[in-house]
Amino acid sequence: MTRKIAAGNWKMNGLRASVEEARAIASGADGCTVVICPPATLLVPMSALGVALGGQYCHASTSGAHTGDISAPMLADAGATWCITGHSERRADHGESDADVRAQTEAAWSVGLTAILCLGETLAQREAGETLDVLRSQMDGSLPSGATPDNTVIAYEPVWAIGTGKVATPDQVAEVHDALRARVGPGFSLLYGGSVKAGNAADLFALDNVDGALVGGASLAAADFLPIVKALA
Ligand code: G2H
Repeated sequence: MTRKIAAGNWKMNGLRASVEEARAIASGADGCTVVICPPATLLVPMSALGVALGGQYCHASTSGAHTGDISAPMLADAGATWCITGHSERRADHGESDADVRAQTEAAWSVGLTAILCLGETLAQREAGETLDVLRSQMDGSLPSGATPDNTVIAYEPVWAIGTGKVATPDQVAEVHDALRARVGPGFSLLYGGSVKAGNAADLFALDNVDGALVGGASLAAADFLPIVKALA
């Protein structure tokens, strides 16, 4: 039995006033696992809301001279129980390699955080017919061998669908998720991410190997996110 998970990736959005929005999400979160990954500054203010919290990234080291970074123990100490690793915005903006993502995922596990490990192809890679090869290579390089359904969730996020309003078609998502399922086996939750909204969530969740979503823009407001949660529950 795979866990049904609706995870909100708030990215670099949210001030302390946004805690009230998270409270509204928490109060309506029902029937599936709901995770909010706010900016790290909001983990402590959100820690009493009764909703699972996640970091958006963690450094591979537990502490040290890494200005501006955050470690997995810090996230756990602030109330997180989950952590996104390998998001394409981190891979692109911060040059994170598969090896970095693998080490970060292991760091997340080391303090009991469940990793939401992100994978996805660019538009050029899709148009070149390389999608499944790219994902296979990202899995080989970034998924540590100790992955289990308890410590890891896989999120397929085609880069060309992120924040663009262009959601992958159900056929495109099914092809990738079926391949991921064949690779990891039963039990692992497989999330889709990339312009998920209330209007397209039900069609995505109807697919056999889609166990939830990693939602960006539509997770910032309860009015947008809760209908997605409801479509999954
Ligand atoms: C993909 C997703 C959340 P959005 O990055 O991880 O964002 O739903 O805004 O495309």
